[in-house]
Amino acid sequence: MGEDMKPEWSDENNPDICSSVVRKGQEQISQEMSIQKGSRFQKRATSAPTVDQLQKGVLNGERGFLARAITLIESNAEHHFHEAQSLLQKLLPYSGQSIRIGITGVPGAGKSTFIESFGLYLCSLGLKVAVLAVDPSSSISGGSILGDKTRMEQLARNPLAFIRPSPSGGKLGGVHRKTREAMLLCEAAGFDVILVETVGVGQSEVIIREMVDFFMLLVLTGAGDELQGMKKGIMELADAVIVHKADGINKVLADQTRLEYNRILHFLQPATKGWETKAHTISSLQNTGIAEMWGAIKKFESIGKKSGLFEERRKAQSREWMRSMITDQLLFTFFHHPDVKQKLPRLENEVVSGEKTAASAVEILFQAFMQKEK
Ligand SMILES: Nc1nc2c(ncn2[C@@H]2O[C@H](COP(=O)(O)OP(=O)(O)OP(=O)(O)O)[C@@H](O)[C@H]2O)c(=O)[nH]1
Ligand SMILES: [Mg+2]
Repeated sequence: MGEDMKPEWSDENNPDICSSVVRKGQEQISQEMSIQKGSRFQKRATSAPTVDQLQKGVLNGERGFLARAITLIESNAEHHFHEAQSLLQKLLPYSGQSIRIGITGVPGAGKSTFIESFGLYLCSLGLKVAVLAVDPSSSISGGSILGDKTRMEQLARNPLAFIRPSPSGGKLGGVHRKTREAMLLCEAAGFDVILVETVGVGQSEVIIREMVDFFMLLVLTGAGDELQGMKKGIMELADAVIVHKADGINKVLADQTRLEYNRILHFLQPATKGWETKAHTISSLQNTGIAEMWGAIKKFESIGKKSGLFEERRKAQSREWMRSMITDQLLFTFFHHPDVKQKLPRLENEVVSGEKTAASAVEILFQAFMQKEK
């Protein structure tokens, strides 16, 4: 029997005696792990790395290990959750050194193209850039942002860059926790700049705002109507508004739009104390405004670090992170409680048909939940 046909539980001394084989044609995960010698049952090279191996690999900045560590964090299996937390605990002291930048905008605003140009510019300065994507729809559809890697083709090939598409949600905390933790891993792996992309559809902007230092909103020209309709709330989250695709026949209009935004921003609450949110024009295709944007972000960082507000925000974010995990954990525990699971469908029907009020149904569920918890 060929080596590649052996299942991982096969007997080292008697490789042909086993009741099952691995199908051919399956993708082999990289063979970087060493095989434990001396054991009767040989572990195959495809086995998952240990927490210690991951820790070392991530701290060495090895991208293969970083990718595997993020996979561990994204896993929805309960035993992975504990391993992932133990890994994070070990890596936490090495995190926090990067600047975290969130990027949002409507579909097609050019976020991925901007990240490609901006990321390549940062790499050209010798900075290590990690790109994470948060797809608000993924927790529903289970999918992830498609095509991002193809939009970021050059960046994906750059040895200083690391691109990770969006995780999907799941029971032990959703996309929020996973992205935040992936960010910490990237920092431990020595990345200087973390770029987090999300499509601007409602909640996702607020989630990203809670995990980044600097938040950018990409908008398009000729968006007079959109400007009026745009929720004031989203503009108030932004540290910079980018009027994107400011090139060709769009350039003049882009400058007008920038002025319009600046007029509006003037009346809004700034997202960050001590920082005036301004509109900028950028063309990612022509690479104009990219270096200036990085200049503005560096200025933002230095002002914030001097005043202490930079650190203050990060502390508040850590607190918020913990709170959101408590919420996740509570929801999970509640909905997986056997009595709750059993009673919920019938009670829901009774509420829908008007036999019970929602409040009384909730009370019954909580009584069942608390009884067992005691
Ligand atoms: N003229 C011009 N077109 C651009 C620019 N940046 C992006 N585009 C075009 O805009 C389209 C959308 O770009 P993406 O980068 O995929 O936009 P996105 O915001 O990431 O889109 P989603 O991920 O679907 O939300 C593409 O056809 C790009 O070529 C720019 O600076 N100038
Ligand atoms: Mg995109």
